Amino acid sequence: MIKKSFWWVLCLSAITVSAEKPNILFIFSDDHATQAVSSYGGHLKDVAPTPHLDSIAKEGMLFKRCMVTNSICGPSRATILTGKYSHLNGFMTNETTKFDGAQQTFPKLLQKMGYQTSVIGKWHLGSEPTGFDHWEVLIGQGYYYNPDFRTPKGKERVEGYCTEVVTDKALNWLDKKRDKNKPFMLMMQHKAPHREWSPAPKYLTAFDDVTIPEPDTLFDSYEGRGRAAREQDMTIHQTMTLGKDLKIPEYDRKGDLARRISKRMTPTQLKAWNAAYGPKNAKLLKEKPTGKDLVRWKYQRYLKDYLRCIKSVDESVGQVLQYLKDNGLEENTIVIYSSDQGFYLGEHGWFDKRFMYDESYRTPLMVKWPGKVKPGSINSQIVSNLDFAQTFLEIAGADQPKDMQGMSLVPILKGEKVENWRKTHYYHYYEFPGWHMVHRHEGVYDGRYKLMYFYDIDEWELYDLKSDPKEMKNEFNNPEYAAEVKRMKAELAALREHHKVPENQIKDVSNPTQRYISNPVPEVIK
Ligand code: SGN
Ligand code: CA
Repeated sequence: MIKKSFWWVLCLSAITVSAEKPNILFIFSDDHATQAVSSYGGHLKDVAPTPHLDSIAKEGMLFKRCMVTNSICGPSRATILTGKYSHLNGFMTNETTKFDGAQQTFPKLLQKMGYQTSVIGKWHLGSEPTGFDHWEVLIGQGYYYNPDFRTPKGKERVEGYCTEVVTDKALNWLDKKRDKNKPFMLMMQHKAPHREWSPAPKYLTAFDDVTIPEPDTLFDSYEGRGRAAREQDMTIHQTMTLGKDLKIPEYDRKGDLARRISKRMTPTQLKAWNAAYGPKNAKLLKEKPTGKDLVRWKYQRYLKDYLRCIKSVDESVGQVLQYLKDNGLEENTIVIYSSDQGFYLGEHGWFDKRFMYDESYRTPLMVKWPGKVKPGSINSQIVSNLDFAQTFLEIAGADQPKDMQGMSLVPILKGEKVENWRKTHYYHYYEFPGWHMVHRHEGVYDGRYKLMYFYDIDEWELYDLKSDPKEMKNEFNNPEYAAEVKRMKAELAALREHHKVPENQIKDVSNPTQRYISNPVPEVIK
């Protein structure tokens, strides 16, 4: 008898917990720029294939200024998990070998609140996930075709296209594997649309008949800016390869395309791939464009493949939203969509990220929370991936640890007027020398002005985003901006102190290793 009533108490409390606490579905992609989300309204809004993503914004809130702490994969993920800047969570560059999984993270704190936690997809933090009841993560960067996963049981290769495989695994966990008596927090983390932008077989010919609009700065000459913008290694013109990146086997000089794609594919996948790219490649090899025409061709191929990848991400979002609807979970599940950082889609002639310039510093953030977030709301306050952990904790009713450095977005989501919201945001990128050769820098942004300091080459930049939203003119030495420079420098110093940033260790980089410089000479079609 005692046993029976005890059982009932247990059941009832489980039901109460799940009824009270909302589920959290965090959908994350890799390198998805806001320019490629239609509801952000950029120059690609008519071609960005994002109806399901846009539905999150339509039914929830779109954040126009979600700024990352450090625009690179592993560091962004570490910030999200810990609610701390890179210098405090220890994961400062992608080259950092292992995230210290023993430290405090929001999934661990959610577990204490009775949540079931799960991460499926890209992880990229070196160490094994901690704080998750369930995890199936891609190994390293992961592969687009027939990806390998690491799970607590070991390694597993799954046939299929990565975005679809991750979605299936997420749906399977939601439907069959989780404990339905507990609220859940699921992180569904896609590899797409990361470089080399390989599309799903069914979308290989999407956008074939479309001309993608070019950004105004595709042929940027970097005049009016400093060494950092000139010395990077991430232009479409020079760095982007015709072989691996743009999928022309005749130019696959290092065998990357074969290694990453064709050798991993099943015969059926390879047949679809060759049928799609073969004729398009043949046309290019015959026409032999050069100079600006070749850059324009590269841009089109790059953007089409990128958008094809987005098509699958969007479809994945549609599938999980439908699952929530069909299973009575829609009302009590908060859906968040974001990416580890933004990306250059030809702006300044670039791909990749890392810089504090707008396209890679800003990341998409859309949140749907039925009954709490007013549908169709748009927020322009400065928020950050630094805020995600505390937001999730407040949603779960947990305390926000004092050592986390962000602010919970819950009041903003509920439409409350928030006094004392941050007016400025601190940024710091550390990976140099390294991939794409972006000099280390830190900076401060206040919604209008952006001050950046490339400390290992001792160069400052100031942009006035009101008069110069595309960041083409460094005003640092313009006497008319002397007051702004002074104010922003003081703010940078204040933020460094507030966030406990150690003194920069300025290293001599006058002769950086050449090991990372990928392709100093542009390829020509022969
Ligand atoms: C790979 C890419 C780089 C990219 C980094 C980091 N090269 O090394 O272009 O900047 O990942 O990306 S590739 O030839 O392997 O595609 S991140 O999203 O993981 O930070
Ligand atoms: Ca990334």
